[in-house]
Amino acid sequence: MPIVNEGLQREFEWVTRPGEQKHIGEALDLADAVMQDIAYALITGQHLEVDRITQECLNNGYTANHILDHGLLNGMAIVGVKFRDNVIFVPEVLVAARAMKAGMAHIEPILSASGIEPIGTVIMGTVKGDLHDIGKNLCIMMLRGAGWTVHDLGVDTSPEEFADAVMEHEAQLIGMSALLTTTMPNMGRTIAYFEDIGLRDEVRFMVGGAPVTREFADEMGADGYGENAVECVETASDLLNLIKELA
Ligand code: B12
Repeated sequence: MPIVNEGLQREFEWVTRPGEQKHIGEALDLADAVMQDIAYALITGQHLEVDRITQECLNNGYTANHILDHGLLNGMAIVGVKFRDNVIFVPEVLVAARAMKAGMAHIEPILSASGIEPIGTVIMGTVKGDLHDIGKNLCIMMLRGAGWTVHDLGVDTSPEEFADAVMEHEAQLIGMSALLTTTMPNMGRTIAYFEDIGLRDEVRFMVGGAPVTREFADEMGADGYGENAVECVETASDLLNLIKELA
């Protein structure tokens, strides 16, 4: 449907690159009026509004996935463009991130509540020097929802912390996230650290984050790559199957 929220229409006008206009425009076409309200409230950092509308939508039968895809992530996409183009700065992004978290607080328990036996253990963390955690947290929600036990090391995670966690929790997988081109090499450094301490064969690595590509993942010697949270779950289960086949 066309954009009916006037505020969101004005926000969308900041998206001027043709590729992004098409991509975000197509995503917004799938957002009804109330999803547009969530996106607008998120962009403008109204966390109480995001909290209220998300709860209302869940009460009215919208699925958690629908609200995430068509409301929250549409808002975050426009925040990303405005930040990059210097229309907004770190404080505004932090306020939008707080609004994203207000929505995710309702969605997380639903995506995580599968009630099935854990299928495996993953250690997740954002690599050293990097403080971005929204995408990693989404991956964690989806993994938990798919039945994985996930230990979250948070942000700014050193290779030593990854190694300690693998030993403590006997995890089969590590998922590393990086959002900065300057911290991406810390993924490769973490894998190299595992080689140095003789732990590389004990665990499989999957990597992701907006600047990370499959080619970069291959180059650094990662075992798997995922472009989004759904692919993160698929990659985790592919890697677990591989581990079982080789056992
Ligand atoms: C929110 C945000 C912030 C917030 C972070 C809040 C938080 N708690 O995370 C704050 C304001 C703190 C911030 C700070 C900075 N940021 Co910032 N930030 C962003 C922004 C706008 C959105 C990121 C986001 O949350 N996206 C939404 C999530 C859902 O997407 P995602 O993270 O990509 O995750 C998905 C996939 O990548 C994948 N995935 C993610 N992790 C993993 C892991 C695995 C294993 C797998 C399989 C998949 C996977 O699945 C996720 C879900 O689908 C981006 C712009 C953008 N559009 O990416 C800039 C951006 C990443 N930031 C940028 C910069 C420059 C900075 C700062 C250096 C700014 C500054 N001058 O201080 C600092 C760095 C701080 C630090 N040391 O980390 C640049 C990076 C540029 C570059 N080339 O490196 C970006 C791209 C903005 C830009 N275009 O300039 N930022």
